[in-house]
Amino acid sequence: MFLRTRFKNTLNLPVCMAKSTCGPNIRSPVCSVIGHVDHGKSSILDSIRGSRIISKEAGGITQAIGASIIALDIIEKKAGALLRALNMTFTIPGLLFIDTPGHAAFTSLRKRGGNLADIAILVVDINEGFKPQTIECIEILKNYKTPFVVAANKVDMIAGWKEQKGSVLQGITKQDAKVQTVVETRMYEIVGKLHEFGFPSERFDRVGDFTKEIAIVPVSAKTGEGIPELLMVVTGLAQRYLEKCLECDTTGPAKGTILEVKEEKGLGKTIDVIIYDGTIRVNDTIVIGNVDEPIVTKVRALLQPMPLAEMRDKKAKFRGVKEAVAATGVKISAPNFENVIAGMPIKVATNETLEQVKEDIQAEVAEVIIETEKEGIMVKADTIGSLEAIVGMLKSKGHHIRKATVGELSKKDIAEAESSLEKNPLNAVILNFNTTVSEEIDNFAKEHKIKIVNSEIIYELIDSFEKWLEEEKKRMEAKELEGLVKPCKMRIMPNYVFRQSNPAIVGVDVLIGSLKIGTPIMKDGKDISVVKSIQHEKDTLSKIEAGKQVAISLPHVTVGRQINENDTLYAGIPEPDFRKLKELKKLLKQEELDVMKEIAQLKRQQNPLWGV
Ligand SMILES: Nc1nc2c(ncn2[C@@H]2O[C@H](COP(=O)(O)OP(=O)(O)OP(=O)(O)O)[C@@H](O)[C@H]2O)c(=O)[nH]1
Ligand SMILES: [Mg+2]
Repeated sequence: MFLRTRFKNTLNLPVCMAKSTCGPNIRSPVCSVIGHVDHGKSSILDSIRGSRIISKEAGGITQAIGASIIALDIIEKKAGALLRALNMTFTIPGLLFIDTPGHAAFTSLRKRGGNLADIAILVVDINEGFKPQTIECIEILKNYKTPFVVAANKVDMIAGWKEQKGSVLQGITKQDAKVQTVVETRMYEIVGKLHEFGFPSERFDRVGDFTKEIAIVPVSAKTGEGIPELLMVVTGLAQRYLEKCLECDTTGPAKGTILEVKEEKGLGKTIDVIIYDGTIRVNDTIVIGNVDEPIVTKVRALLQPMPLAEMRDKKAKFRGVKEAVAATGVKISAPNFENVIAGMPIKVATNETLEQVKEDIQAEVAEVIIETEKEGIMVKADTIGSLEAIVGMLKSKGHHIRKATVGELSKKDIAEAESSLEKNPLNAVILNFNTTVSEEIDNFAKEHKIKIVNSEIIYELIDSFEKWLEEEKKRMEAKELEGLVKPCKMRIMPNYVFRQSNPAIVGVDVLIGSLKIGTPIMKDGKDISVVKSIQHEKDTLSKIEAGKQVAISLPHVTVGRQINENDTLYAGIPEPDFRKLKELKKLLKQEELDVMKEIAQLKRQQNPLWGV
């Protein structure tokens, strides 16, 4: 399991040495709080920050754009006793928490080769359990191999729950037996769900080895129960997954990821960025990844949210700062932001490094944006982060991608998909994530027989695509089957010879399979005729299924010579059709397969290798 491998790297590293090598340069690990809408992400963060006591602890909690930085001493105040029990030396300066409103922002939280978040808290409403965006988050965490903790939130909403002081575990034991059973049941439902995604998990106090199991912490953001325990588990994990943070040099040129592109009054387009490495200053030259050419511009202003107290006086939302040091969030105002896309990488460059930085950034973008593989499907997404997640998941499921890019679906995309239609119709599909498709484009796609799969949830997008793929395969196979001579066994009924010859017309009992006009007729291994017409009572039919008795006309045979009453006749399946039928055997009934065996046996009396 991934946790183990990552853990090993850090476990071998003496923590005290880490402190001495890194000194003040070590940055706070990034922890994103993710989960389904309304399950309580923001509330958990509020509870961790202790919004109500913010004034007393102002020094330890910094509000940054898109993030809150909580210093280690604040965490120690809240979860000190629990942390001491872990017996670890803490060297991280604190934790940078990112709240993600909606999953789209979460997919923007990427950086080269992984998730921007070093760790994550997956919030699940204990009363609602897993929801579409919970699954989405898990798929992304799995894909990026991001370690995470589950916060089973809203325990206070379990019917009969009574708020308790002290540890959440003692709190649970003080509840009525009924409530305790509900807590246990719900916890194990979460364990079961995580198991489906390949993650073993347990309630945090029962986790024997954090490298092997995901810890689940029951919490209530409302009452604060379980929040110190959640902080303890997260901080403990963060300290252990220190490796990435060790590599960073907070004095070097900044590296970051664009969280959101926002229009601000008086500032125009601005970008909210999480800086995970180095320092960014006003007037720095920045390079931002883009679909074609990187964007190069100069920082006009760096902005942070106004502290609460000042906001009341001035009404201004932001204040300018001279620099921002990793790990932090910051709003950047600069010219030339028209085409910036969320999730794109951003780097500070100097005159000397500019060309190199441009090259590096574009190489990073090219890893996600696939321009043309030889064959495959097409993918469009709203941000590079979601595109990366989708491409990653599709590839891990063995799908080929011809083109994957960001932006709205265009006629040009459809025309490109159309070129797949002839070669492989299963590639004539565009997966479109979270961008609107106009009616015109939709109609254009229909006219050109291009399937568009739309969804705002990544795993649903992939699921619907795979469903379409299955149905399309079945449809193509059924069509293929339609063109083949299918197995059929029939018997000429006694006393139903309507005409002797030219053509012979006889009554047959269709025992197994089906018969069509044009089906060759075989007797004792020899093709002797072809069905010219089928008559059932007074109707002329083109096709007949087993169980019916019909009159068929057969040219080139005479009753009494090549055929006789009570003869068993078969469909004369040509060899290539026979082989194709074997490939499509899942579409045939067992009795039809048995008839095929009988046909092959008869044919092989003359040619032992027939149909092999
Ligand atoms: N009783 C109770 N209510 C809670 C708890 N946590 C959150 N809520 C409520 O649930 C609602 C949603 O909480 P939020 O924190 O806004 O949820 P969120 O996950 O941030 O939602 P989005 O940002 O919209 O995705 C709010 O009305 C909260 O007051 C809890 O532990 N107990
Ligand atoms: Mg929220």
